[in-house]
Amino acid sequence: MKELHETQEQPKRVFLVGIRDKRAQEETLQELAGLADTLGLDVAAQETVYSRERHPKFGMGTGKAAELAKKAADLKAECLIFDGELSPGQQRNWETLTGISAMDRQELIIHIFASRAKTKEAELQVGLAELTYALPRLRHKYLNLSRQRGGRYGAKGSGETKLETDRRLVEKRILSLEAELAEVRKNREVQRKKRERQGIPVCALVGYTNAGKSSLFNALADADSFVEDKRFATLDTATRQLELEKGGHLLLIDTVGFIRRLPHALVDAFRSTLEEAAQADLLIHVLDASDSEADRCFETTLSVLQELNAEHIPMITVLNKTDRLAAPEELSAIKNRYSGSIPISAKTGQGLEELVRRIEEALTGELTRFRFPADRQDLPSFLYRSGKVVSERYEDAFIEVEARTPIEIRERLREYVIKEE
Ligand SMILES: Nc1nc2c(ncn2[C@@H]2O[C@H](COP(=O)(O)OP(=O)(O)O)[C@@H](O)[C@H]2O)c(=O)[nH]1
Ligand SMILES: [Mg+2]
Repeated sequence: MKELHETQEQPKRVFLVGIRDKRAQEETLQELAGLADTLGLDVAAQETVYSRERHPKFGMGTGKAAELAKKAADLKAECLIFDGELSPGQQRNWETLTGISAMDRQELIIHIFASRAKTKEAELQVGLAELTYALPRLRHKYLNLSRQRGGRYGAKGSGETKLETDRRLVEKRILSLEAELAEVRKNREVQRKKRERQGIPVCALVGYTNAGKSSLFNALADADSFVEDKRFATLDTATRQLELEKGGHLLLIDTVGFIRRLPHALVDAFRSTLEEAAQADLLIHVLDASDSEADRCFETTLSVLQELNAEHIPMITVLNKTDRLAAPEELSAIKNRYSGSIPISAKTGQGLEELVRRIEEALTGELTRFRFPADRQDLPSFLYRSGKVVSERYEDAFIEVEARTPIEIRERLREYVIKEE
């Protein structure tokens, strides 16, 4: 499913369409545009259509649909993206009318999740969402978009028999993905342990889409105080390995983030994309300070983190986009609501130094003295990788190491701590 996003078959120029039943109700398609942007699509235009009646064929009157089809052609758009839900039939009608592909919000989100699925579990989970979505749409081009499956599933002109075969194939594939998923879940603990042994602290950016996570991710990776470790150039685009000033490394992870009105069918897939964040040593919760719904976003993010058993992870809250706050009272009001938060602007770079300092502080922590049994050579080496070793002393029966370590790591080695700063 990944190849879907990496081939030229990926639609580039897109035309966003919203269908509303009355004015004043979510006028803009800003969020949908943000989602399209997340996938690297080029939004050629957007239009909201108001329609009170039910129009089963296109979701709007045929005259209006023809008008939009012409506009899409003039714009040379390669794909129509609808803000709401399209029935399989409507999707097909739009594709027949325009000759380009049509997708709804749910399909767009599936593509985003698929492009970001990093763990095996996330890949399977998204694959499952993808097939479940495709099952009633086998005649639609959806699966044709994927080179690998194009020939196998939605081949054009397929008769009823072919469709039946296809359906059975997809159903079979869903069952096998489910079985594989159960197996992967059993091994999840093992994977986590493996990462812990590598010992590099992980810092994940969480928050709603459009809050500015990716902008902050890039700004932090470019910040003077952090040095990007080029040896790890092979990491994917949403992960950077950075060096801390005080020594040691840090893995910075960007996440897809929370999506407003997430289609119910995608909840599991969404959670799986957060799996990595749920195992981080530090969370940076990015809030859009200029968003009137910031408080609600904050609460929702917290409650999902809680469900993922991630509420114990230390968290730094940043109030982003402060450059958009015109009046100083606005800033002080939101700062008061989030005590300990850091106002920043990923755009202007304001507040980033303070944030970097706080991240370092949270990860490198205080100086701690550990005493390990002499036969546990692995533990000092672990400290070398994850923190900054200040001194070490080898005795017959034990090894004493003094190191600056992230809080998480110190907690993990709690039984060996003999002195904290
Ligand atoms: N004015 C302003 N805009 C920002 C700031 N940070 C991000 N943005 C804009 O907000 C939008 C969403 O940012 P993005 O980093 O993609 O958000 P993400 O979905 O959380 O990754 C983009 O158009 C950014 O240019 C900021 O500090 N100030
Ligand atoms: Mg992003």
